[in-house]
Amino acid sequence: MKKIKNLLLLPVAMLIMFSCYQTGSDRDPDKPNIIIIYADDLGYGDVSSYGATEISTPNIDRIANAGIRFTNGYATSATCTPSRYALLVGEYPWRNKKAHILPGNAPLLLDTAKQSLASMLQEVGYKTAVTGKWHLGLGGEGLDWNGKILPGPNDVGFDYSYILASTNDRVPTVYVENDRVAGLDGTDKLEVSYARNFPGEPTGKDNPEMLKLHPSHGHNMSIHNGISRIGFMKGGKSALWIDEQMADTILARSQEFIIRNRENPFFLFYSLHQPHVPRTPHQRFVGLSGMGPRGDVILEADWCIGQLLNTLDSLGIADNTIVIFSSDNGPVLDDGYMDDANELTGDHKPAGPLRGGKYSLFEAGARVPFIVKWPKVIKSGISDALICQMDLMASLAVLTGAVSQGQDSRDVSKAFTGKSDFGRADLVIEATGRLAIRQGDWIMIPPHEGRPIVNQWVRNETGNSTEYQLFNIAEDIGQQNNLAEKYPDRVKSMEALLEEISGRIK
Ligand code: NG6
Ligand code: CA
Repeated sequence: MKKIKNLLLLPVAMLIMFSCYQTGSDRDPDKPNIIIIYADDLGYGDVSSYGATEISTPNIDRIANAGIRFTNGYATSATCTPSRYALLVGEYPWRNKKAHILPGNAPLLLDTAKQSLASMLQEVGYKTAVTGKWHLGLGGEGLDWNGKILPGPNDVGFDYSYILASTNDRVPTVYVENDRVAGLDGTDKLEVSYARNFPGEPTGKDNPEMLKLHPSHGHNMSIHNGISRIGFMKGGKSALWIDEQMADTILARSQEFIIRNRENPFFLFYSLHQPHVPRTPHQRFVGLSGMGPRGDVILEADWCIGQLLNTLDSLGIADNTIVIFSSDNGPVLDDGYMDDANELTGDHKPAGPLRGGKYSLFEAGARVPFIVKWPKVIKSGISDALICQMDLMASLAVLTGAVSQGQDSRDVSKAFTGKSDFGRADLVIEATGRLAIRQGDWIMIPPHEGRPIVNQWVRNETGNSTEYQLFNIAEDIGQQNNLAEKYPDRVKSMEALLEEISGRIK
């Protein structure tokens, strides 16, 4: 009797398998949801779970308390576009000559024929979305913003996208939903130029009386919402965002995506715009940090994260959702607007114990908060394993049954899940086109020409020196002790390793 029953069940099982195969959908309820929460310019020391005492980030700490907090987690780079490229493609950004900070009218940087983290997860049945900052280019050369914006995120693996066209300090100051500018009225054409202004349009340079937030350097071109930006634009009035509402707008789109997909595996790349300039907290957060706008927007971002976590809790899906929290590069205070970040930061140390910051080859450039939570599988803890955002692709492939084609992405899933203290053996670090290398506990920065400090506003150290620099960061986390003269053989072998990986020696 039992045998017959089993025989009868067999065709049913085959039918289910076949129908899954046919539709290409693999609605495995056991596949974990994946959310990457990606801050913009948030430093290693900006989060209370990483030791900040002057600011409190209870919601990021919620992730840390339930997950693994990595002390040696890196972006590939000390600026935005390259780090995002590496995260999404699983490839070192310096392999692509165009992977530098992009203007707002740059063509899509990602190759639509190449696998991305999002398309990799689509292949195993995930619904995918990106919300918030993109900064990876859109469309082709000479894009008309009034028509379909192709190719874009939806052509590299995202089923849904609701993004800032570029950055919050670059034109056009509009959201792009899937392949169109959201809310654009066809009778008021949106025009964008990075070469010249449109006749009669005010600029921050010529019309400072129109500004509520003044630039300190750069950012003196087209004005929108009392803030002048990088680049020129005209028209598209119905579509222009309100900076102070950006956090709520993007959060709402992110929550809607989660709710729509609560019953199937989903991947959300929730890409925050905070604390990048211009820092424009919603009124609810103004003055809360006592540190001015930079502190206030960190609290705003933390609140958004709390709301997103609450959404998972209320849907009952938090247990099998992997939440990864990190930042695209290290911190900066005055990055172009007079928001008193230098004056008001007080005793707070955005880089924590690390040296440098955004744009820097020193540790604070690319070493960032990096937390992974997955209640169903991961016990909470702290890990010193060396891991990089570029490794998400290969590691999430292992955890979801996908196949990663990211050429530099390493499977560090055992470190992610707390089963191993070992991540990768080495990592090339990039800052504004310059390279350095980490191997084990050692960092070697080859001689690089140029200024030791970015400029008079951005006071971060660049890492440039005429000398080789070698640091043992297990003993000297602040990189104060250059050991290059003491260990010339190590300098040589690390230079050889850098050349082997990158084909370059600096
Ligand atoms: C710089 C901008 C800076 C910021 C950065 C990109 C000036 C003077 N500085 O060129 O404000 O926009 O680019 O930041 O324009 S990132 O986090 O997106 O890489
Ligand atoms: Ca950034």
